[in-house]
Amino acid sequence: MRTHDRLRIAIQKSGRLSDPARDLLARAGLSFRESRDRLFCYGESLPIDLLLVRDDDIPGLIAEGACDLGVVGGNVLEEQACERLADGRGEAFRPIRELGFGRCRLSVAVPNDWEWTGPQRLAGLRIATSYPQLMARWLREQGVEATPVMLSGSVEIAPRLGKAEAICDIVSTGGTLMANQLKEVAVILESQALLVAPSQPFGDERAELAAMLLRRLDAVMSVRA
Ligand code: PRT
Ligand code: ZN
Repeated sequence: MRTHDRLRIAIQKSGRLSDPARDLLARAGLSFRESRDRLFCYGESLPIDLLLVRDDDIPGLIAEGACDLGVVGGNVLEEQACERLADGRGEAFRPIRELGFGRCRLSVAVPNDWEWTGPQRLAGLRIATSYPQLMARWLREQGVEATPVMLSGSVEIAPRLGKAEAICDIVSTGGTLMANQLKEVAVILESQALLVAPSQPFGDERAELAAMLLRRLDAVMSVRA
């Protein structure tokens, strides 16, 4: 059983959000002693520890109570929130701060040589994605029926491999789409890194620790803005 007089924050172990998340926490005055396996970092300056995990695991860890706060992209958070809704599981986590890094968008892209006449152009076609929930929600809103093709990586090569006609994937600079002769035709979601908390408030010392952390983060981010 965990003691609840320390706060545990989950961040991405290695990837696009790791360094900016660690940098932000350091600027807020947090320092850590790394453990040998590098999954857990003990907070030295404050009773706030880090758990280093895959970004996709962060919302679930918060939902289970295995960690108290997390830093994760809005794309991952929204996809998992929609999945919980679709499964009839309750709301378990919520974003409490936009952190201003990791900006990207979830977009639909089609081959360069297509004439884009609007979302109806996708009717009856296969669309490759790693975000089936967000894509299905957007297609429903557009009144378009299409077939999702779930891929966990390398989505942008699906049209060339004949696995799908279009894709729905994360775009940042647009360089990857261009390299694969694809063009962005619709933005489904604008995303950035978010600080995430459980839907239910902490009923113990963690509430004070989280409030202090937020005050510090707000101060750091207002200087940066
Ligand atoms: O191992 P783990 O599961 O933790 O990492 P991961 O590989 O799932 O995640 P990672 O590190 O690639 O991304 C973490 C988060 O960064 C994402 O969930 C987004 O919130 C955010 N982010 C910001 C991005 C990008 N920019 C981005 N450009 N995530 C992915 N990309 C990829 C995209 O999938 C595509 O393949 O980069 C390519 C497109 O980039 P451009 O610049 O060519 O358009
Ligand atoms: Zn991931």
